Amino acid sequence: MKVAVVGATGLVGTKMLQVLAERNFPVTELVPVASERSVGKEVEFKGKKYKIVSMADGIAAKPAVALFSAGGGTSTEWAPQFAAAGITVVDNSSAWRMDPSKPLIVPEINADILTTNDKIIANPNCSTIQMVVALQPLHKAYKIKRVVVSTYQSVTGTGVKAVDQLMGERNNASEYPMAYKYPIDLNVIPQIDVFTDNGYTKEEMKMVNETKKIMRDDNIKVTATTVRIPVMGGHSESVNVEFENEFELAEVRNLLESAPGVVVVDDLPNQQYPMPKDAHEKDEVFVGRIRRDETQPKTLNMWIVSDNLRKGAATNAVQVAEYLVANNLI
Ligand code: A2P
Ligand code: 11C
Repeated sequence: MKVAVVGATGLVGTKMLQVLAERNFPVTELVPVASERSVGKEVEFKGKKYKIVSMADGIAAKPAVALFSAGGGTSTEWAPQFAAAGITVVDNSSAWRMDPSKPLIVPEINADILTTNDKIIANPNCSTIQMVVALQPLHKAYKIKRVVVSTYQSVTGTGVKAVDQLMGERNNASEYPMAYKYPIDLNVIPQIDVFTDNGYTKEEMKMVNETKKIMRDDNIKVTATTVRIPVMGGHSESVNVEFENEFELAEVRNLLESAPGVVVVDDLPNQQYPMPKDAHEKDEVFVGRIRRDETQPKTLNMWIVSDNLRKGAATNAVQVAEYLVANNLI
């Protein structure tokens, strides 16, 4: 199958190439696409070099599927043009996520809604993906009423400029880019993306709105505080969940242990819990610190960690493409 990766030089695009190769996605020919700045440069895929082409040439190459991670503006302009040419787009930007006519997919949860008519499929935000993968089996069992989440997000979510800022600060480099308004090393920034009129950030509102759409339940209340920390390797989340129904902790643990894409790491005597440095380069969502909220009935606390560039972006997009292939939808 001919596969295009749009944004093939970016942090997520590079990870998409890596994940496509690792998971042995049936790529017969790769079409790497990036901005005009990169056209003619080469990327390597499975030991072979491929020349980067322009958006227009990416369409002309007629891939069956195009994985997009080149920013919202690029997706808004180009995804419909790829789709019009019969190419199925899996888009990692926020451009189409809340469009009611476009599916927003986490394969473990709602890939069953996909049809051959879906030519633009949205990949959710990284912090949303890892949370819903862990919430879904519990929602099925106990029905979620309300979620209170605080995030601790890796600088890789911002892109290469933020990684350069963190390492530049840490190494006392004479020059480095400022991806954030403030220093990030030895600091914590309680702002991810821009503020909206209600005092929340866009990142926080993504967690509120995308969760309802993916889990197909507008009654789930979510309130979020999203925070950038000087970490690479993954996003972490402290999640407080109130259920409609009573639960047993042992059953919660069993449900999570048998949920697709979830690994429970929760061994207190041995001080085992999920951490971003362990989640790095893994495809799973790691859950630990599972305990009752003792201040309120039917309420649970847990800690969720995942590699934001993998399950939070590239792996989820490749899993969507795998589902399309396995179900003859492309
Ligand atoms: P390029 O490297 O040519 O600028 P990141 O989010 O890590 O910065 O990556 C963004 C990706 O999106 C890069 O591959 C970048 O390509 C690509 N990109 C940015 N703007 C455009 C555009 N207007 N058309 C196509 N690709 C773009
Ligand atoms: C971050 N979650 O960590 C963001 C990055 O809507 O796909 C991904 C933004 C998005 O900064």
